[in-house]
Amino acid sequence: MEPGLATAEGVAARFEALRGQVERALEAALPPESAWPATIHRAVRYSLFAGGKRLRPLLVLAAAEAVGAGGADALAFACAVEMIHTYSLIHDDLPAMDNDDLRRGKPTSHKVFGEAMAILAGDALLTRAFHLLAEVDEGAPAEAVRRRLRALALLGEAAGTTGLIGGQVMDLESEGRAVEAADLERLHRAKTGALLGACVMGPAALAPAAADDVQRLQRYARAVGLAFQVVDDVLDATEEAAQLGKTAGKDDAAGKATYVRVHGIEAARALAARLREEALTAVAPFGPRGALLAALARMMVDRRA
Ligand code: GRG
Repeated sequence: MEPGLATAEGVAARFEALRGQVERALEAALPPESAWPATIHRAVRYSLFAGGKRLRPLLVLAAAEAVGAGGADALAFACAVEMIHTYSLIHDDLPAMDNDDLRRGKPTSHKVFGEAMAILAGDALLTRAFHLLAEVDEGAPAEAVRRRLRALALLGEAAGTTGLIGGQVMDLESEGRAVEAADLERLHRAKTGALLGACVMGPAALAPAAADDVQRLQRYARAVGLAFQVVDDVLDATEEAAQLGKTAGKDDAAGKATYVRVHGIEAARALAARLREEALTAVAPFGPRGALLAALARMMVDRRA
């Protein structure tokens, strides 16, 4: 194992370093606040740099390390995913959707910039994500361009109507209704799991990874994708807003379909722990190259925010 990853402090320092890379790349990927038209660039930056955990970019970089995907491609993919994630949060908070006042510990985009500008900030982030991935170096080998396109298509599918958007539709339609366990799993896998899955499978497309490694990553992605949302449901029911940086107890108040509502808190916690073990088993064969993925699976399940 890389010596730095043998201890919890070493892993934390490595994630800090990777987070720094992501921050700098995101900074460079967006026009400055002063660029015309300034309002939209202020709104985009307000949400993107509001203090998110950067879990998705870290997953991308961890998966890239496991399969040996190239640094610049993986970093661009990591930025694109974080932009799409932030767009989804801005739109999710709108009055027409979850109508939330607090996100990442700050007033939501529409509270600060108004609804129209918040919609546009989300649109701008979604657009910039695919724009960024389409920016390949002049003279890049055809094979490298093909791999990038494969990763881009995978991300488009995850963000689309059978992934993130589909899950959000199901979520809105399930409000105040009794939801079967199987439908709840489908909802969570689409709304949250699809984008997390793309974080793991994008680097596999960029590398490209061997068939065995693809299977390992798929198994890992399925496990952490569901585990993350199950834990989110538990935290919404058990933690305070100050801890979460967003309104707490909202799911229950809105009559949302959650694992806590359908299965109860203890069963939800037990499921998350089983999924964490499943994820760890899946990436064990990577050995030291999978150390960051393993650490992220633990962080995603054991987190408090
Ligand atoms: C509007 C198309 C559209 C989709 C919205 C992502 C989503 C779908 C809704 C967000 C509601 C929500 C709380 C989902 C739970 C999972 C989730 C995405 C939590 C937030 O992710 P974190 O904890 O947030 O990684 P940070 O702020 O740390 O990036």
